[in-house]
Amino acid sequence: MIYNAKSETMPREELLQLQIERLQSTLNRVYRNVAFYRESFDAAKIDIGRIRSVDDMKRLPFTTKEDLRKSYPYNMFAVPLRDIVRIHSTAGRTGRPIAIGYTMNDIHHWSDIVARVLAGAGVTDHDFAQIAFDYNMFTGGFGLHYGAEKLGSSVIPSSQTGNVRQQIHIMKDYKTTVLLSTPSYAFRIARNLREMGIHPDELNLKTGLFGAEPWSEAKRARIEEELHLRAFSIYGVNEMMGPGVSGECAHRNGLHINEDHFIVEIVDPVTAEPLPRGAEGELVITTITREGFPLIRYRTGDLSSIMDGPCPCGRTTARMERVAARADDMVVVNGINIFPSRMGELLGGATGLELLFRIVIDEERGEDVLTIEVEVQPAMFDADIKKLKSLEHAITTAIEHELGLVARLAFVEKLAIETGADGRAKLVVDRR
Ligand code: DLL
Repeated sequence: MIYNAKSETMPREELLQLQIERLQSTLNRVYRNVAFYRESFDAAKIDIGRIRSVDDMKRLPFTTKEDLRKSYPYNMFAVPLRDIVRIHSTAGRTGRPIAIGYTMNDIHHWSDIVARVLAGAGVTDHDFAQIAFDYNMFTGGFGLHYGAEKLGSSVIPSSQTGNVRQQIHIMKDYKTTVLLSTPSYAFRIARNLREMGIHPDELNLKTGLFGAEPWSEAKRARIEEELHLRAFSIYGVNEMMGPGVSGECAHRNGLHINEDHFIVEIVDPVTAEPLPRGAEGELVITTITREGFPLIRYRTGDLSSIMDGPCPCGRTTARMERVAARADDMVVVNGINIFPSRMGELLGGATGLELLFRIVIDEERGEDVLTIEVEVQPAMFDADIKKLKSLEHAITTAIEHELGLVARLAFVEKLAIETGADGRAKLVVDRR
């Protein structure tokens, strides 16, 4: 179902016109009300009156996470604090957090775009939607909650709790039809179901909406198999309100972007030069309806590409390719860009196994040397040397074919993977 047909099926020319009008009023508002933007536009000698097309936007300076941290807590807010009705924040595992403010209009818009994304995945007012995202300063729980309520679903705010069995009891007792969570939490639910001896058919799940972290097609297939539901990706970023930026429709060929609220661009992650539509690069988003916390050309750090052209679902909005990697995870080896998440997919594809691995880069005589350390789990190989050899061959050949790089393989008994300051596993060790 298309929740907001007027916005989601608007003819392209009309949408572009609406975007530019909304952009102009946003630029006026931030120039008037946010010192950061006034100073950065003045420094770049930008006359906002002359930004008359989406193409002109390329002249505007970017906004980065660091800019938002420096403005903590309220310096980026574009309205008086009495007009703010909600504050969320990013966790701030590294450095200062970021505070995100919403006016009542922002909350209405946010609920509307989340309702669209849910409806796009087939959720209706007949559904029982269990929201297993945190309800706290993070935007996941509350954002999805308001959207699901607006759609008319029966919302079960179970939150992401450590007590997964309790989550499953709720799911069973209330006959939950839609699960919303991170993909990794969906795996935890699946594992606990197995341990509890509950067959997924004993549940009523039919749809899952997953997001807040990158996940692969292979993971999608496994979640669908283990939970007996159809899985959809929902994308969002706290600084961009939260969930609701984009989501998959029934065709699951890219995520429809709510372009009447966000203008998306793709830039080269290294040089920040704009890239043509269709090329892969870093996703840059400008908000065009937000009152509390408008952001101009915000660098998300996510790698994606934009797909134009009609979708059989009838929506006219552009779609973004699934985010498979983050720009800041990229390492360059002998001039070739490598992303740990892509490497994981490549290894999985080549071997059919879910391997624990680490990418190690050394320098020998001016050349970069790539080594993939793979943990050998005894159950996988029965210490059979022939099996290890064929595994090594499969991996190095796949890397050579896909990336054009010669890689060494090192089997290790136990991989001690460290956690970075941001709380994520450090899958790259760069010794150059
Ligand atoms: O994760 C907001 C959200 C909540 C999205 C619930 C979806 C559902 P942050 O904590 O700021 O906000 O994390 C945003 O997570 O830059 C991506 O790297 C990643 N991400 C979010 N959704 C997806 C997705 C929320 N569907 C960061 N696929 C983003 C891949 C995703 N990555």
